[in-house]
Amino acid sequence: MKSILNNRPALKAALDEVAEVAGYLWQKGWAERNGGNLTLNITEFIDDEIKAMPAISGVLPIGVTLPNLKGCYFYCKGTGKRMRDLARDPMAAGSVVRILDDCASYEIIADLPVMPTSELPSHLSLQDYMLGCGCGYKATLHTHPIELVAMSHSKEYLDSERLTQILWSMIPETLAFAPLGIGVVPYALPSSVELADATLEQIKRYDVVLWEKHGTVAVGPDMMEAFDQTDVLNKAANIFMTAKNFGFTAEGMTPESVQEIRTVFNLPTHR
Ligand code: 2HA
Ligand code: ZN
Repeated sequence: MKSILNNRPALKAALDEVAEVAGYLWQKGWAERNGGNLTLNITEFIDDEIKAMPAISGVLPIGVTLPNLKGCYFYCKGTGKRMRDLARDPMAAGSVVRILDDCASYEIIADLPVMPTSELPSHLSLQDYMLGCGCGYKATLHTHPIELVAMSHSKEYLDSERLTQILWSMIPETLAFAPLGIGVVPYALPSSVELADATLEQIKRYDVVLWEKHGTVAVGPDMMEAFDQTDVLNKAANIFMTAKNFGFTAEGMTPESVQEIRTVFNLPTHR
């Protein structure tokens, strides 16, 4: 079949990695039915032939104006599509979109007119921020990690600083690989501008954002890193939960031990 991935090994490799992550999300039970969504900035792989490709959709509004995205290209999971299907065939469960010059609309160019994720305004707002800050990040990932979502059902853990300290203290690697911690966004309607705005504010400070009673959003230089950050934090939540299941509350590493890790490994405190 004719595909934008044909004879473009670098683009194919980037989407193979997205597909690999989608498989992990399904295996972990974090992606029931069409749950979760993702985008990847693929502008670096765009050649003249792709630039000349005609739209296969009408002009569609993003819902927000994002000045840094002018002329950028993104792979987006399709709305209503399953991660487990994306794992087998990313171009059947998602599509490539081109952001138009008004920075407020886009068109689909390949392979099929699959409509992008319902959380597109949120994902593209993050992409706009990541381009603007020059951090080189290309991937956004929203998923439903079970233990973190469970913790977000208790007021006790709905405080970013408190939740971060608990998770960091579960196992040394959590701080090492998620040194900015996890930010909490109070419940808001999925796909809403309110949720998108709150997520953007939190991702400026934290590695991963937890949407109350819903899921997480992570960003990264590539999709595997966005997945790893979510996985590391959810692993800590799983250890906390496992201790509860044993009938006790995990003691946690002491604040001094946590601080020692930050000092010895010279971990960043901001992006
Ligand atoms: O894509 O997870 O939040 C389905 C969702 C929306
Ligand atoms: Zn969701």
